[in-house]
Amino acid sequence: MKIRTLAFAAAMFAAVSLSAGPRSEILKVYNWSDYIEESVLPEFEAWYEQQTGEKIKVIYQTFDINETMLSKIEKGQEDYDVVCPSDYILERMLNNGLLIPLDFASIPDSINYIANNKSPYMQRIFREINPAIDANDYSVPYMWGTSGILYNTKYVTDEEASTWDVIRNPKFAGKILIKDAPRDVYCPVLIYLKQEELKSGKVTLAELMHDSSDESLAAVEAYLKQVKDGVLGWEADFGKEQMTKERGVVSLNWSGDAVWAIEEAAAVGVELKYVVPKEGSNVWFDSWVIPKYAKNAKAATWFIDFMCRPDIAIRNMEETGYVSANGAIEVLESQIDEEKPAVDLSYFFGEQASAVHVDETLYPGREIIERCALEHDWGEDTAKLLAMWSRVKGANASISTWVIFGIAIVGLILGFFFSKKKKNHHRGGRRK
Ligand code: N2P
Repeated sequence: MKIRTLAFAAAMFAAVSLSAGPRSEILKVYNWSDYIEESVLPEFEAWYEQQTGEKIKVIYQTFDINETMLSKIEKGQEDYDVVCPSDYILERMLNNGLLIPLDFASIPDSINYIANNKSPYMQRIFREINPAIDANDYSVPYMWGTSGILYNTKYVTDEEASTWDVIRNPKFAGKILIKDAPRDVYCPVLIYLKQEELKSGKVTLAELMHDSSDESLAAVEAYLKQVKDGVLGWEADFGKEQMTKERGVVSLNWSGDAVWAIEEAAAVGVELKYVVPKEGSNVWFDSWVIPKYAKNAKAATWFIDFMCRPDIAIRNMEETGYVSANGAIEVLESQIDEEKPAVDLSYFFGEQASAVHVDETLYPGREIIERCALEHDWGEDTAKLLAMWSRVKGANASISTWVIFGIAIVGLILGFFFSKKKKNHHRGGRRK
């Protein structure tokens, strides 16, 4: 999000907070940036009043990474009514008792879009998050996708982009963008480093997603330190634009940002493509939840329902590039493009979707999904990951910085040495 947009959002937030009515007429939504068609917010306000006879004003705020949102809820205990964590953060929130169950039954059947549009795939995945607590009772999936490589076909071949190691390829140094999302970078790099163990069956993808061992953290850290010198930027949302402007040519990114960038780039004659590298990747989803500090669970539940209305889901998809987790067939139909090859999406929409012509960057086919796994909460070990991340990004200056630093130090030493020599010479002269 641009600074001006942020400043505007902050000013709007302050103005709306001051002028808003009682808390029961306010709904505080905290979502990822660039993750909604904002015109649906006033539409929700009107729909809510029409359905319930009650007024509501949405206060909408955004975050760039999960960890920022989580810390506001965990440490700040902020009273957001609806937030949108990713899988492993949802798991953490569930484990730590930070969520309240959703009262779906309070929505009349005829407009219960949550109940009517569930994808069996999403429901199964949600059940697996924590076998002791069914995440389906606490959350409703919003968008989902994969992590992969977005690349510019003018500079990068399909072959080069087919492996995660493209982010370390010296050919693209200075033109590589990496998501500033520690877990979404750690997992692909670990999958790359452990590809032989994966192939031989010594370890499974699912097991790797739980691997927070010191040994694996150290291996990923060493790898990322090699990547770092070629990195143009660690980004949460500006990478897609850098790719359309050809400032970057390789980007470790999410599929939704990739869809957005591919379309924008095509409009200016730049060809970008997206691939889930052959070694495997993570599949992720973000879902709506109501934190336990929420003050308006009722409006939050209606808001989540509204987001599941197929026409609203489609508009959010079209605006953001991300794919809705909505299982309604009309959502899939809105994305059909006969020019695309047929993709097997039966795992998501049932047998009727075993060969649909859609963009595979949006909806990954079965063979892609089979080489992807879900990230999991690491509990206390998360701190080790964040420490490693800041060592990679922050504490260790790039080689060029060290070279400049080294030259400056040598210059200082030489300067000091020569000035001393000169003084001695003068002194000697005077002494003579
Ligand atoms: C969009 C954020 C997408 C979140 N800016 C991917 N988990």
